[in-house]
Amino acid sequence: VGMQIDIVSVFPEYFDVLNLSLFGKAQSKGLVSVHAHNLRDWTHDVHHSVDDTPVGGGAGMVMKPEVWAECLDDLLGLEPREMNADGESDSNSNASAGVPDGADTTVTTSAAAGGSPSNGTVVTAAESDGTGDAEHLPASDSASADTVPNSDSQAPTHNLGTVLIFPNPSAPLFTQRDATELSHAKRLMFGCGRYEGYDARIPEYYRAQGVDVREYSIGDYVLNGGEVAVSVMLEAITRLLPGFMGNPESIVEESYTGSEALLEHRQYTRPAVWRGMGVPDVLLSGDHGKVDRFRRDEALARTDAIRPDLIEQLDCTQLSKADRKT
Ligand code: 6GU
Repeated sequence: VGMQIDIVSVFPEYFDVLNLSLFGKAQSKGLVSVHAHNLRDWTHDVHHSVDDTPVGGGAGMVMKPEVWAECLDDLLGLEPREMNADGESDSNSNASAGVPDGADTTVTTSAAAGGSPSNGTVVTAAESDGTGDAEHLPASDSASADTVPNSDSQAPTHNLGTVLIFPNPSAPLFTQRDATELSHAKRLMFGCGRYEGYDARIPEYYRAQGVDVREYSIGDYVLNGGEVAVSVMLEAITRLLPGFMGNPESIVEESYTGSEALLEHRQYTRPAVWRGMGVPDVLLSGDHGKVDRFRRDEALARTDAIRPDLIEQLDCTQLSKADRKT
């Protein structure tokens, strides 16, 4: 049961790198299936325009809602709706159509970026040729959540259906907790906007249709578009999929994982002395209890020095007596 990932961008070629390395291997193993779509394929004008000047004035351009909606309706298998004055969808809401879990639709696209306007054709599961493996199963049939190697105790571990994600520098920060939660989704859809942004009604509309819509920033700095941010989120999420990493234990122990988000202790390998520099004696002692204590003390001290904000967030009831001394 693989995770289906759709990315919409005006630079879909940017995601060609996903066919390389670890991610390419995960695709060929069937753990994930990624399609990058060109937003301009859903335009109808000769200039294939996707943005317009901001209402109210100001610099830059804002991405138009109509083009995004044609694209997202297509990929999600939704019918266009008029919203009423209360910001609610008029009768026959899409929300009741089983859309959020994506179980009743499957999308056939060419994996080639910037392909023909036939990209994004929606067919029902009944019409599909059966090569889309998991799409026929209801989300509840997937047992993957229980076997994810690093179930974050703070994050919900239940399976999610389809999640629509918009990178946005003015949104809440994307964290390991979000990555863990989203690794349980059946389908992820990313909409890459340009940095000046997209019309605010786009996420609002899909939320009103019953879609699980998220907006995230990846840090306090400015990028030109959402592509890099999507790559970052995608890597953080997909490496948590069971079978993606060769050694699942290496996931469990690293920074930001588990109920505590501490920076990791420093690492050393052989030789024990290099250019006159030794490694801490305790690491050579063979006393695992002492090694664990040393590493934990270092993790706490380094986090306190470098990321005091993470220490603030610590659940003090989880700290041991020995921790409190450090
Ligand atoms: Cl998600 N998008 C852009 N354009 N810039 C960012 C970002 C996202 N997160 C931090 N900077």
